[in-house]
This record gives sequence, C-alpha cells and structure tokens, in this order.
Amino acid sequence: MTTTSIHDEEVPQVGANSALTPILPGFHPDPTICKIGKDYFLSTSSFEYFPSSPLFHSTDLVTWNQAGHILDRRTQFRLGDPLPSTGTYAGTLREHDGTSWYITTNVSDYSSGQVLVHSTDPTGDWSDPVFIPEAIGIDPDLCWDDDGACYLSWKAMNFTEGEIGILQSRVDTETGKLLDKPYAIWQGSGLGAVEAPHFYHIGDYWYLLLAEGGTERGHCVTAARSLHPAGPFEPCPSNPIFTHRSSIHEVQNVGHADLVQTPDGGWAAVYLGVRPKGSTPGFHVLGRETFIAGIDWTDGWPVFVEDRFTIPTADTSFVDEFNETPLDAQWVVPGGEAENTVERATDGGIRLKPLADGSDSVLCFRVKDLSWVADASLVDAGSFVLRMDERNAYGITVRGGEANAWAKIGGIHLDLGSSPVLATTTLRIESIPSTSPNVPLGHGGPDEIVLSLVLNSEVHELGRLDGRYLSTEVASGFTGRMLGLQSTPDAGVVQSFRYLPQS
Ligand code: 6LW
Repeated sequence: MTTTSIHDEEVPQVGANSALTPILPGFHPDPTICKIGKDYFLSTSSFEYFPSSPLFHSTDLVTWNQAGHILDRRTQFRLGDPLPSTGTYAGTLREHDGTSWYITTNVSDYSSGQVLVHSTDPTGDWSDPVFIPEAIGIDPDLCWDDDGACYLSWKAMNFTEGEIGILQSRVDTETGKLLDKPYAIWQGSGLGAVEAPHFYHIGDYWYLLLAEGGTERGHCVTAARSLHPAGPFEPCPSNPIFTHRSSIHEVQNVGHADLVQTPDGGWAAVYLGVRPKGSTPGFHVLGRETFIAGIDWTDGWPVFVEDRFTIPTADTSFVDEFNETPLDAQWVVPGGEAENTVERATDGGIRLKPLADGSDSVLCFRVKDLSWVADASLVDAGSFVLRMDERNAYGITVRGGEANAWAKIGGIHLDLGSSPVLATTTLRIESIPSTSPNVPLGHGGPDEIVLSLVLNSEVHELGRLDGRYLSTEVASGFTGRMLGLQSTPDAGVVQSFRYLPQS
C-alpha cells in the first residue's frame, strides 16, 4: 500500500492492486491508449452499440472519466447489419504533430475497409471518416516515422481466404490510399489467432506487439523488434511476454496490450482481462475489462509488472432521472441511436420508441461490478432487462397492469412468474453471490440474478436464475452484460434508473 503526506501525517492511500482490479470495469475490451501532453486518452471496442468507441480521459493513468465517444455520428459508424458482436472492433488511438488519430474496423461495413478519423481536440468532434478499402481485416494500427510517413499495420482476413496474417503498408492519411503493396511483417511466435498489432518506434528499434492464442484462456502478448519498420524482426526470447494461461490467477484471458509513457518518463501498458467466477470452466459475465500494468525494459525488451499501480476505489453507482439533454454518455443503443429512440415525456422521464425497422430498442448501461442492484421506475408499460444480446437476456415486462418476469436463453423464451402492478412500478434486477457451492459439491454459477417488483418498499421476487446463461462462456460473443430499458409496443415512461454496486 502506498502513502501520501498531508499536513505531516502519513495517510494510507485507499486502492487496489492493479493485477486484480480493472481501471475500466465492465465491458471495455481491446484498450488503446495515447498521451497528449499531460493528458491520457483511452478507447475500447464497442461492437454493435452506438455511439461507438467510448473515450476516457486521465492524468494519472489510474483514475479515468468518460469524455464522450469518438464515433458519435452514423456517417462515422455506418449501421450495416448490426448483429451481436459486429460493429466496431479493436482500434488504435494516436497523436501525431498536434492531431489525434483513431482507426478501427466496422465489421458491419467490412468491405469499406478500415475507418480512419482525426481531430484537433480528442474531446471535441472527430472528422468524417476516410476509408481504407485496400486494407481488409481487423485490428488496424498507425505509427509514424521521423519523416512523417505513416505505417498502417493490421490483421488481414477476409471471407474467402480466412486469416491471412499481419500486414503493413505506408498509408496516405488524407485519401486512405496505400502507398505500398502490403507486405507481411512478423507473424507471431507460432500460437494461433495472431492479432492486435501495435507498432512503436522507441529508441533505435521498431517494436511490434501482438496478441496470440485467441481472446480466451490461451490469450497472451508477444513482442518482436527490428531496426527497420518492414523488418527483419527479431522475436523476444521470452515470448510470450505476458499471459495468465495455465495459471490460477483471478484475472484470465489477459492480452491485447498497448504501451504508453508514464508521467515520469517510464512505461505502462493497458490490456484486456476477464474475471471468471463459479464452477469449472469459470464464467465471466462483465465482458473483457481494461487493466493496467507497469512496463520495465530488460535488454531492450518490455517486461510486464502487473502490480505496479494502485487503483483507487471507483464509484460506479449511477442514478438517472433523465432531466439532462443529451443523455448521459453511459447510455448506448445496439442497432440504433440513443437520441432517436428516446422521447422526453411531458411530466419528466423518457419514452422509448422502437428502432427504425420496428424492432424493440434497448437503452443500455454497462454493468461494472460483480454484485449489484438496479431499479427502473416505469409508468404503464416497458421492460427492464439484463442482457448479453437479444437471444440471451433476463427481464421483467410491464403491460396491461401486470409484470412478467422472463428469461431468454439461446433464443428460448421462458416465463418465470407474474404479479399485478400499480400504474407506476419499480422493477428491480440484482446480482447476488451464488448460493450453491462449486462443482463437485454443488453447481455454483458466477452469481444469481433476482428479478423483483418493489411495491410500497416491499420486495416481491418474481424469478431467480443462475447467472451463467448471461456469461460469455455460455452466450458467446465479444461483449458483456448490459442493463437495458427496452421499448414495448404500448410505450410507457421510464422515470428513473438507479444502479448500485454491492460489496
Ligand atoms: C479484436 C481482437 C481481439 O478485434 O478480439 O482480443 C477481437 N482481441 O484483437 C474483438 O474484440
């Protein structure tokens, strides 16, 4: 534990070990980070959810606040076919000569190629995109040389050839034209699923960081270096330089790292990891989360120091009575736009409209804790849900004076219980620790999800389910649990939403 001196007294700094505690809890995968003067900016993948590519700001690398989204106009993130785990994949955020650059892949608009935007103020508006159709694949990265040439590296893959490998070319950032015939660079240490290239010019060397082993338990970070951008590359003798595979570490699937300089001139890396719970094989429910590690350099190679940082206790609680316009940046919508699906109700609160194609809209909030309680106060009609995607969700729907609790698991719909309700109803969803021990003494899941009605301060339970069905290991995909306010054909009003972490 670290201490600081205030008025000559040593006071302990409250916080948690960075090896175990995310800097961005909840569904925040594939972090990319960049330093601009004294400020740090970080963005993560957000798939089908709009606005896309949430942007976070920090000055100390451990306290982060959301500063909006990078892609917040449909011209920047074309809708395409917004299936679960499509949309925007891993991106790269960089600063060059006073301009901020962000590049990502929109898998729902794959043939347009990589999506490149820029801004002179990362917290302000970002440009309309330049597309790079000659670079088809995922996980694009940008890195400049001293003469101002910009190198684009990406994982090439398409629907006819499948995985092609890590390619590179110089790119004209104004037109999106490639300036070279794409050439292969280092293809990793030999493990499967090479991806997530990040390229850096540090000292005499060009360093290439990759993720290998897939984004599951075998995930890891590997490194290589070269004196020239195009190679030849020398792999790090201690690859993989970072992994938790084959360990009992509480944080698993670590990989997909991006390097940054610390305020004191040292180095750090952000990376993704998950916190599986419950019986074997372990279920992670919050999606892939963002962590930070210190980086030391030994013989010119980066070395991860996972517990270097103390992560301050973050207040993840959230209350919204929907008095503000625009909506809080924590609200996102899959397959639609928050502002188009929300109508202000005359007596306060919001009314949710269906999506343009007539299907239900869901205003979503990332779950950030392992135990929590959330309330939604509804008038007349509406649904309050916990979801991984539209096929995997638990919820309570109010209509016609009745509340029904239900579960959808792999698209199969189950009714759990119902109860009459008053015109104004508070619906409650909570995650509590599993009451069953783990295999072989029980069948413990990651948690239990309780669906209830709150009437005159009394809680009436309508349904209780094992949380494993809303985990990545069961539902699959790249996202994580979201709490959602969902439209119903007879649109009621949502008066408030409250989310409280439980210890
Ligand atoms: C992303 C890839 C990965 O594009 O998962 O874990 C993919 N790494 O780099 C989706 O997040």
